[in-house]
Amino acid sequence: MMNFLSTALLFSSLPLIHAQSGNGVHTIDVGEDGLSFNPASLTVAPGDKVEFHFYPPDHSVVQASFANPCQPISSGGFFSGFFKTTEESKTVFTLTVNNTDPIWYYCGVQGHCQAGMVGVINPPSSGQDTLDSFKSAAAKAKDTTVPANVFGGVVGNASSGNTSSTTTGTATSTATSSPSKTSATTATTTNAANTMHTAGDVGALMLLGLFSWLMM
Ligand SMILES: [Cu+2]
Repeated sequence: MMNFLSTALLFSSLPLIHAQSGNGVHTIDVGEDGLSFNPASLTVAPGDKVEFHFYPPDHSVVQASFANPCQPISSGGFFSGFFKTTEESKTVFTLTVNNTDPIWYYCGVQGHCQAGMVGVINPPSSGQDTLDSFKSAAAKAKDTTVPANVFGGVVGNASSGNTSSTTTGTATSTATSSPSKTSATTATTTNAANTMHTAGDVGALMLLGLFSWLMM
């Protein structure tokens, strides 16, 4: 009887554990709705990951400084490389954000930055450095350059159970502006992942229960 009770107790606590899985992974869609990033402004916690998902026909993402919108930042930064694709790219560019410093970025395809294809991660909460002023400066930039090589992030598969914006309080506000299509897909993926987890857990718990019964 005790075994049954403790097993039931363990099982009932599982949803709490699994609610934590996938924390800290955010998605930015690149070029899904024309020459834009969505969300173009995103606040994340240090240690969180940001996945750039690329849409046709050809885009990239490069870190800039606030002062020079369509040029690579002079030290550090990142460049995803160009994603030429006819459908949503199978691979994504994943950035790990280590602190809360603003990360200004743009698309390195000629003309895209000037057309407003820019964004920011962790925008300053006050002051003159806003996404709007970055975008205005980008519109006046003479040309667009990119680094010679991909660096500063990882090109690979998207994480499963991607819960882009449901995880932290700060990210929730940007989630509201995401297209409902994206949110629906995200929710489905998460649920599927959780279901799979739970199925595995049930098997593990049955073994655990059997083991403790044998020990008595
Ligand atoms: Cu672009």
